[in-house]
Formats: sequence, structure tokens, C-alpha cells
Amino acid sequence: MKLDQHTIAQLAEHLENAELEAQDVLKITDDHPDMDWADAYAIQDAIRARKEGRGQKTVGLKCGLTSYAKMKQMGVDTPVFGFVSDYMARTEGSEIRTSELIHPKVEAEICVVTKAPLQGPGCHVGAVMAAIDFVIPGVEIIDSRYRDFKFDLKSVIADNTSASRFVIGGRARSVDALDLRTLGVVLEKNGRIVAMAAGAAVMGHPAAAIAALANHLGERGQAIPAGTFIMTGGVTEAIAVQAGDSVNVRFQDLGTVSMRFT
Ligand code: 0L1
Ligand code: MG
Repeated sequence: MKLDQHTIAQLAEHLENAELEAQDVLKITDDHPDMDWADAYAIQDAIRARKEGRGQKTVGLKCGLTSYAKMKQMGVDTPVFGFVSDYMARTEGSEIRTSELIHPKVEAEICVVTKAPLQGPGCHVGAVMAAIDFVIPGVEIIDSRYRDFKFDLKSVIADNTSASRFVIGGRARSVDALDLRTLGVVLEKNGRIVAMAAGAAVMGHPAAAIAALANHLGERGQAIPAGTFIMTGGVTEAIAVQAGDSVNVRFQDLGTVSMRFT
């Protein structure tokens, strides 16, 4: 690691304040060009500790930049990992207040809840499939804290991978009843189709994103506990939204997830 504990704590406070006050900031690598991947995740961990210290529960893990469309949109080739907190959750059909956000975008995501622990290294799609309790559709609302979405991967990781809000809807199904690779997703904004994809857009198989998460955590001596809610990453590129927009995402065999931005 290149940053000391004091700097990590300062950067965590800086980025969390940007999130909570909906104020954009410049990417942190401008002032800390030498920071490494461990520093980036340490800042994210410090943000998580700040939230948990205030009593906010961590309610899930997220994989980001896992689809080829999303990687192309952001010009990267590596997935990133973050967490979601209880206050970020919204129910199906909710109104999402844009005044609390900077420049939100929506992502359609195949999500799961696990029934067994997953431990890397060496975690693979088969191990993940055996550990999935059920599959449920979701929409993530990302909101990078960086001005004009100008960032690099380390800055994004430190910023908890732009996590902001998420909506779970539709219906939960057993993984045995689904083919996650061919599961179709159609994203509509204001009644018009703006993006579509199948589950295989996420690293060839959404379970591969979860295996990558388990292997990432395994390198840090951590595992994914049983009962964890996991978002596998947007199947298409992220779609910008603003007040007045309504979003409806149809997931094959899993129903619909809807929300309105006010
Ligand atoms: O969920 C995600 O795919 C995170 C992406 C982070 C970069 C962005 O804000 O687009
Ligand atoms: Mg996402």
C-alpha cells in the first residue's frame, strides 16, 4: 500500500461526504497518483466502516463493470466490487429522488441470494451455481461522485463503485428453473426500449461475476457468507436518467422491476 491510514481515512470521509451531500468531486488519483489497488479497496472499506459505525447495515455485495457493454462504455477490462447499504434500497415501483443524487444512471442486474458460503481462490461457476439459493431481478442506480463521470478504476473502487440506490422487484426463482446465460433483459425508459441483452453479457455467465467476487475476497482472506445478496453487474451499458423519467426492466422468467425518478 502507498497511502497511510490517515490519508485513507481522509479520502473515505471526502468521498462519503460527496455521496451524502450529492456534491461531485475530482477523481482522487489526481492528488494521489501513486495509490494502488489495495489503497483503493482500503478507502472503500473505510467508507463501509463509517456507515456501519452509524448503524447502517451492509445488505449486499455488488459486482461492477462485468458486462462487455459496460466495460466498453467505461473503457476498462476489469470488474470491480463494492457493497450496498440498507438505506440505498428502494421497493418496486418506488419514486427515486434525483435531488439526492448527482448524475444517476440505471443498470439492469441479475441478482442472487446465496445459501452456502463461497470461498476463493479457485471459486468457479459450478461452485457458485451450487451455492445459489434463488435468483431475483434488480436495477442498480449508480451515481459516480466524480465530476462528469471522469475517473479511473482506482478512483471508482474507492468510491464504492458508484453504489447509490437499488431496487429489487419481479419474482424470485430457483436457479434450476432458469438458464442464466440466455435469460433476456429489456430495459425501457419512458416506454421506449433503450437497451437489451441476455445474461451471458455478464462475463459469459452471471455466476462467473460471483466467482470473480469470491476470488477477489479470497485474496484478502475473506469469504462470501451464506445468505448474501449479490448484484452481478449491469447486463447492458448504464442509461442516464433524470427527474420525470420512468424505468421499467423486463426480465425473462423473473418479471419486471420499475421505478420513477422525481
Ligand atoms: O455497478 C457498476 O457497474 C459500477 C460501475 C462503476 C463505474 C460507473 O460509475 O459507471
Ligand atoms: Mg452495477
